[in-house]
Amino acid sequence: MGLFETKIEVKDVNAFGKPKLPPGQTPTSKFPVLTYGETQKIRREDWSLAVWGLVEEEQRWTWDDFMKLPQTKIRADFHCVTHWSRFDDEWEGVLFRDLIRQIKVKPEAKFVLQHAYGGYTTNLPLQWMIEEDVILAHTFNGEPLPEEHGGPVRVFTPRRYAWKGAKWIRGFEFLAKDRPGFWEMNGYSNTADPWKEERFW
Ligand SMILES: Nc1nc2c(c(=O)[nH]1)N[C@H]1C(S)=C(S)[C@@H](COP(=O)(O)O)O[C@H]1N2
Ligand SMILES: [Mo]
Repeated sequence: MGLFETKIEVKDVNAFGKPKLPPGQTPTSKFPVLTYGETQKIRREDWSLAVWGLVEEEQRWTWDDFMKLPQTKIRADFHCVTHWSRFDDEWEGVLFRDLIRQIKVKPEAKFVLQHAYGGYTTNLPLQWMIEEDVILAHTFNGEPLPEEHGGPVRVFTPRRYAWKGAKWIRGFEFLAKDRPGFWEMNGYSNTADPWKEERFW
């Protein structure tokens, strides 16, 4: 893996046509843990996922229910606002766009606030959540997602900086108006596009 660090060249292009290495990022084969506060320790049997807000009906999935939803593997790069990127990991789980096929979102819903166990939140437009391969991942490179990286289930946003994905996800709130999440209230960009270096406001 050490040599891998030299393999990413600026001219390389990623799966959606953007430079593999976004501006201001440095490749790494490490996977640092960045958590504000404590690692949440949630057993699979205690975990559940809920949707509320602008939905026709609130709904909840247990681990077993969740594992019956369509499962997808994506290979993608991880970009942290603190200037490191890691490449070509395999993330397995449920795409957000497949999850919301299971529910009826009200037409006025335009934004989604992710809520994590422990209180972390982060926000994105509903359209981006659907279009940008946002995944609720439980498996990372073929192994259960480690607790410190958000297991049993985290959100991963391959087209945004990583703070846009809540580790230990517990629910999605559907909103008509945007509502800033934890880091968005504390100085981080609302839109978080790594190719535009949208880091802070
Ligand atoms: N629940 C929760 N999710 C979170 C965070 C957090 O503190 N709590 N930190 C975010 C930030 S700032 C980053 S960079 C990534 C880090 O993910 P990692 O620890 O797996 O590298 O998780 C994001 N999701
Ligand atoms: Mo971060």
